[in-house]
Amino acid sequence: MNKKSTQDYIALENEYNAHNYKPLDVVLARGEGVWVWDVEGRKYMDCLSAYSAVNQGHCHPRIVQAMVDQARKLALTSRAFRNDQLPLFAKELCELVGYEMMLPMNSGAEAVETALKATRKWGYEVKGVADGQAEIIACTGNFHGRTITIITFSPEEQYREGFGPFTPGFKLIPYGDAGALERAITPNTAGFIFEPVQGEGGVIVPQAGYLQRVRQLCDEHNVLMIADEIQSGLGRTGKLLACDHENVRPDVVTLGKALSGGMYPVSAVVASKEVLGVFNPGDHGSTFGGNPLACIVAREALQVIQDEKLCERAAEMGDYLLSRLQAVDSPHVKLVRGKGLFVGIVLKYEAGGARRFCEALQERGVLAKETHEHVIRLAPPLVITQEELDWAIEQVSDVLMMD
Ligand code: IF1
Repeated sequence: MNKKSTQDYIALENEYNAHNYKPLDVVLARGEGVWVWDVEGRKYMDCLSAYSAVNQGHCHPRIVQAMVDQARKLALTSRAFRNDQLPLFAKELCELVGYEMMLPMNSGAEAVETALKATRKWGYEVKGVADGQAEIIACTGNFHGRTITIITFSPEEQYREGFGPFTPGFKLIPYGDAGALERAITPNTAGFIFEPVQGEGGVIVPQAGYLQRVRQLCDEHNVLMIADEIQSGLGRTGKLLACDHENVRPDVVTLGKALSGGMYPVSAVVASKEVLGVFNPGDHGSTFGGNPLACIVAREALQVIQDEKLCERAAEMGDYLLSRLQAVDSPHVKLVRGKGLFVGIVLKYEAGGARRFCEALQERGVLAKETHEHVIRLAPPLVITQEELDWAIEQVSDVLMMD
């Protein structure tokens, strides 16, 4: 027997894998619901949920079953041929979120790219913007993915440095500032892309009324309102879409992550026929997008969200988590904010960064990840019980009391 240890795996990864991450030194081997186990057999509560991809919990038995059954039947046809799952996935997703059409891709970044392409083409063909002039507006603090076009409008210098030249046609304005949007719109503006709650930005919830004001401005100026709900969508904030909190219906919505319950990379863009109708055969696509395995996994993942009332659970457990954390009297905490089970503990500058708190949490069996250096992000799977949440709150409170 030469069973590998945590250190063996870390050494192998450091040797052979590009160093594009600096993960916590925990090597996970198994997951079930809100719990994961490392290669030494230690158990942790996952309070990151793979950035909200495992809203349904790790290895949800229904999603696993659907995936295994389909894997035995048919996994991939490419879109050169049709398959018997895509039509059902398309109908169920559109009906659930209330849009006319969808376009399936794999990663979140691909869904965002798809939304940007649709928006530009809509700008030329429907709005009548002069060829090559379409503009898209994005926000400071955004995170929409890692492709060269998407990092063009990343506010994070590190994400851009060394990767230019970039894609023209994008503008950045302050997040949460409807006045700035109004001033930035020109006759060439085709779309405005934003996150209804910013994840990477540090779990930033815009002021009440912001989304409604954005909706009005986009209507007035014939600009597509593009909500990136890849992280905020599918129950995380306590509603199916975070935009539902303000009863706002964007023109275009990107979905990913929890669309598969973390089982497989599945993303999609949903919109009207006017918008997605701009794509003609050959305009856009992907080898794996809409494959039968992805589609059945996504169908089951969506069904689980509905059957287990995960939006309602996230709202209820999220309110509880937020109020319990806000009651913690820690010298390190500046404020606690969030919506649903998407919570950020903002530390004071003097606290010395969130990383050391995440490492202390790891020792106590809670896995969380810092964002923006000073924010501890808590986003457990939405299937979490109150008892489990109480245990996590106890660990977090203790850690916030250390020197
Ligand atoms: C990484 C952040 C979270 C996203 C929104 C699109 C994408 C993401 C709103 C792209 C992806 C991830 C990717 C992950 C870290 C993570 C993240 F801190 F970087 F910002 F969640 F908060 N739109 N978010 O949040 O989706 O192509 O990755 O499937 O390691 O880069 P993807």
